[in-house]
Amino acid sequence: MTTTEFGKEIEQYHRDGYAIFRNVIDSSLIAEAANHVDWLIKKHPELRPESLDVQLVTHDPFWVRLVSDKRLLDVAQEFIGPNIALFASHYISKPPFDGRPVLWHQDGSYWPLDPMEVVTLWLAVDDADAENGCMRVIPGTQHEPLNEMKPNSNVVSVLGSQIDPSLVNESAAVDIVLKAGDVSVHHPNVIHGSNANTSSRRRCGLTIRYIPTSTKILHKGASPWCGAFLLRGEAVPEVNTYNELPKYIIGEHMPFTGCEKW
Ligand SMILES: O=C(O)CCC(=O)C(=O)O
Repeated sequence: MTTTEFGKEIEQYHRDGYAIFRNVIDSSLIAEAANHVDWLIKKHPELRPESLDVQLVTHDPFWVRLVSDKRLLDVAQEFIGPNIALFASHYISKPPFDGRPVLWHQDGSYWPLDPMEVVTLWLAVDDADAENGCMRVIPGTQHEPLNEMKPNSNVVSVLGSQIDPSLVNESAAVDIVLKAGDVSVHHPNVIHGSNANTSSRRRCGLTIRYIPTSTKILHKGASPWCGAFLLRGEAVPEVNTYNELPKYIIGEHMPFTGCEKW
């Protein structure tokens, strides 16, 4: 691991299970990410904007360019070391007035990873606060074991499932208030979620799940976890297979700065 300019943030992550990194991505790349979300929503009218999900990444050069950004990988490296792969990525874009909540959960309970060494970076594409349904975390719960997530069809939500509510001390929750371009980082065991967006502002964040290349993605049957890319350093032989970087095709993909080199 690198020796760190991020000492305070790393300390917070180990204490609370999350940390906040300010001003990681500049406004012009954030504007491209915001256009990307609009472009994806137009291209996939069948999907809810909160569900621009893993399977779309594989053939999308801008998406891969964004998650490969050196500034994001430098943050990820602080947590998982220098050999980094993308496991999954997902825009959760909550539209104004009817953006769906994300019920309390632990990410690791959903993931076929061995070992569960993984870190999530949540890149704010829009400003996010309590009004428009920012992420909420219960500090310290990264020390809890992973629990089974149970379906909940009583509430319309992004995941459709949640942790047993008796394990959630909601009064201890903190709002992760971010400006566009900030990044929050969270642990796979930490209990977190977010409220519905009833405000007049969109709330979009990009979740990016990075693994060290020593973590194996266990595929079972027709796996939706097909979006792995080697992004930095070396692969460990026979652990995972990685996708080729997608080539930019005019008319098929969203144009972006530097797309001609893809
Ligand atoms: O974007 C949200 O509201 C929730 C994000 C989340 O649950 C995650 O990144 O694991």
